[in-house]
Amino acid sequence: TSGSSKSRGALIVLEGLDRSGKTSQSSSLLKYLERLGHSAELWRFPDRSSNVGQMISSYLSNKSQLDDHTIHLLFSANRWERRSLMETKLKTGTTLIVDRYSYSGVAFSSAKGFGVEWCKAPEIGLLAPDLVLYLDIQPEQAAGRGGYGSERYEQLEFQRKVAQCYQDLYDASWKIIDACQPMEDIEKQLQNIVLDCVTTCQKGKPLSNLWS
Ligand code: FDM
Repeated sequence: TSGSSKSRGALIVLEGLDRSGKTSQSSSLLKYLERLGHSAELWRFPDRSSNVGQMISSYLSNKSQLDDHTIHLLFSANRWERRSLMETKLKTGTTLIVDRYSYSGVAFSSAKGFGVEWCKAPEIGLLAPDLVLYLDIQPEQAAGRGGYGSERYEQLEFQRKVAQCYQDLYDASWKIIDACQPMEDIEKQLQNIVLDCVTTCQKGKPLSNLWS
């Protein structure tokens, strides 16, 4: 029941191409859950605050070069270094809204030509999300929104490959949201899906690990 100290939080992941609206929708979801009185936090990967995160950040802003395998494993390590805190938060009842997770890891690296199985391997044993929300937008439309910055992956040609790789990762459990609807419509859809998931987790759905 709500308010029970034993009920756990939900692990909710937002995925999508750059400029799909993940970041705005994540903050909007956080406010929504807080308004309802839920304990919730907004997380994002890469988490640039750690030492590993700073290496990733410097790579993304083209200030350093790294071998493609190496950066893939750093992204994964950046999730591993948060795994135990993530589990503690969830078990003590905090819902986590996470802007990008292992699916970004696999989609962006397999877009470079790595095999999906190789990309997934270092993610095995991380916590599995209770919900994956995919903000669906065509790469051309995302590019048309402007604001592709100067970061390494923010190029139409590469985003097209990433879109394809995301499609190869979808399964029936993902909620695919049309990211080109008016913002308020997207918000409403996400709120309903998320509330449902939070309730299911409160009722005792067990936590599980990737990659299943
Ligand atoms: N990215 C993100 C990856 O390549 N692998 C990962 O595991 C993650 C989490 O990093 F282009 C890419 C996706 C994006 C870039 O993401 C930084 P943000 O959301 O723009 O910070």
